[in-house]
Amino acid sequence: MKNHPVLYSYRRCPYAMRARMAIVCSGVQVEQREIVFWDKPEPMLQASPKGTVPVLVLPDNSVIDESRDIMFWALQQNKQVAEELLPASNELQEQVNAWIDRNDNEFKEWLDKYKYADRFPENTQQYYRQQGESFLKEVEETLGNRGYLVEDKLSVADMALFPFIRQFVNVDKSWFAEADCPQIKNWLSQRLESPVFKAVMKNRPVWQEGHLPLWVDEPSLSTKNEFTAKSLGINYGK
Ligand SMILES: N[C@@H](CCC(=O)N[C@@H](CS)C(=O)NCC(=O)O)C(=O)O
Repeated sequence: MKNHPVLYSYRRCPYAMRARMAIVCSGVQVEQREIVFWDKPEPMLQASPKGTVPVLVLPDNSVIDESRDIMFWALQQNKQVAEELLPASNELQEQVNAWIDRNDNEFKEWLDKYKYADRFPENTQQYYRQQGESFLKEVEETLGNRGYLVEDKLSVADMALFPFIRQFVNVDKSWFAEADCPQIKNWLSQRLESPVFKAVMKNRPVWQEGHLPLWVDEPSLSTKNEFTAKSLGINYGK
């Protein structure tokens, strides 16, 4: 049994990004194990046979394998961070959940079809983009009213959604450059420039049995070589 939590993660997965960001905000020391989809580690599959990331295994071996639940778990570990980022009332909690539900169940489908349009030839890529755009329109209006999704300050909802909107935008950056959504542009660039996002997007080696722990937050490491060296217990020029 480990005495720290372990997160199985994949760098470019937006669900895993939101989980990692919440963990960084919480300040809790969690080991991050980078995986690849074509060779998922046995301990991850034993903990969560559904085989999706992120998966968090707690020291008592209980498992949290939904990104939203990992975010809430992480933020609740730190009272001050919970007060800042978690909804303060049931009504706000419902709003947060509604945004995450619509993102994960509705927008994500159009994002995947837009991104991989050649796999869904029954409609054009432009059609899929337009479906996603109607969700973006609502995000744009909401941000126009209060700057953030749920309150007039950053909350777990913004953190949960922006990795998906980032992916949507990255499918065709020239389209986004012309798109009439100044609020989203501003909100997204703030999130992308935030230290917490930068902290969770560093390149790491794929985890292997026997590696020394690499934490989700490793402020003193930046390159993949540095992460590899730490995982192997080698001093790498620092
Ligand atoms: N509802 C899950 C969805 C997680 C999910 O679908 N993750 C994708 C990666 S972005 C995955 O692990 N897919 C497994 C695979 O492709 O084998 C959550 O919120 O954690």
